[in-house]
Amino acid sequence: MRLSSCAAVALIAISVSCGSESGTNAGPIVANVVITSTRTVTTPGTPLQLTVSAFDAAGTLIATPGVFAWASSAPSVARVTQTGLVTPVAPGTVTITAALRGVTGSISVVVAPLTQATKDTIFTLPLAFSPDNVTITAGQSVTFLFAGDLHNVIFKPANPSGSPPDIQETKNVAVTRSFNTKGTFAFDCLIHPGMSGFVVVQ
Ligand SMILES: [Cu+2]
Repeated sequence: MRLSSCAAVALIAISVSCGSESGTNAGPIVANVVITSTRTVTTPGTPLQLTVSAFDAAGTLIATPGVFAWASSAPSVARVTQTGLVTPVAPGTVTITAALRGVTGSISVVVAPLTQATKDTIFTLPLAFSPDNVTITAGQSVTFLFAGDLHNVIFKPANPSGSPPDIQETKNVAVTRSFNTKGTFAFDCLIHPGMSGFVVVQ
């Protein structure tokens, strides 16, 4: 008698939790889940807010999609909250996913190292280096943080000798270059005309 009433309570608890879960996630049929971000490269200590959208089979945005389940492929590299806030932990690459009614979207996030040798960081925006110039001391290095668009960093032939190696077309990585010779080293992204910058080495 005591056992069976216990079982009945357990059954009710399960059906209530099932009911509330399907209530939260009921909604239009999802065909595609897309995660976007203004940046996909970050460093430990700098959180990243991701945005997620769901689309139906016709490609129409679903206005009230329901609750997404977020996950990180490598919590030792970066964790993600159930609101899509990424907390970088250690250098590496991680895949962040958001799932809704059996459909999963993903985005790759690079956690770049914070190194004392790096004096400054140049970010690649869709069409610009930011900042487009930095001043360092000979022997220091600059990290180029490549986001989700393809760019390259090609040092101008007219530069004084001592330019570091070019960085060929890449994305979603951090590449560090050391500058050991004094001078002004100008560079271009040859993919995007007008996307240029320079490093002054004192
Ligand atoms: Cu570019």
